[in-house]
Amino acid sequence: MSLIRAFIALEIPPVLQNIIAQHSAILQKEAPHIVRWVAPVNIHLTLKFLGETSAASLQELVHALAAVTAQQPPFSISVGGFGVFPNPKRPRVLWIGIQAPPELGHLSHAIETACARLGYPAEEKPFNPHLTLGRVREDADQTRLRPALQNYQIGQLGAINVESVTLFRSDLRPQGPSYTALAHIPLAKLDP
Ligand code: 2AM
Repeated sequence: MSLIRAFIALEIPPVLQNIIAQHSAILQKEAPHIVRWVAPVNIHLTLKFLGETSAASLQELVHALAAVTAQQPPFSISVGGFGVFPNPKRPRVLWIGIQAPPELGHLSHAIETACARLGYPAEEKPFNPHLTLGRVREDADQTRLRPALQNYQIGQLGAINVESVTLFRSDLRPQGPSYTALAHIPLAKLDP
């Protein structure tokens, strides 16, 4: 049986992708080979990483997700701020921040619960929403990276109007992952 590497995420509007691409390009000049940069078109807000799963399980999951998202009216998230995980002394992940209303936490929790019911392993870490800009290479010379990052600031960039969640397929390739939307699962319709 062939397996599909999959995850659930919120998509970023193209206008924000373009703005993020500009920041990514500036940072890349400072630390080109130290970081594996996420292609701006691939930047998303991950809600749940599913790993390798069968097509049949994914179909079941889409039904379960539809039941969850039907309970959640659309909401808006602000995007802005720049930071690193786990800490500035030893950055591993470079990210752009988000400022979200409680609805995002509720949606994440409901998706996590639905996934757990279908047997997907629970997330060990608390939900910490962010947009990953790049991942520092294991063998990176951190002394070159730290000064480039410590003074870099990103202000408010815009908003994501969340009207659906997306189930993505991820294909790992030598030149970087390729993400394909398998399903767009709409949030509840607002009353006209
Ligand atoms: P992140 O960028 O928010 O860290 C698709 O691979 C997405 O799933 C990644 O962008 C990553 O989100 C998230 N993810 C979470 N756990 C993962 C794992 N163990 N392996 C790969 N991706 C993971």
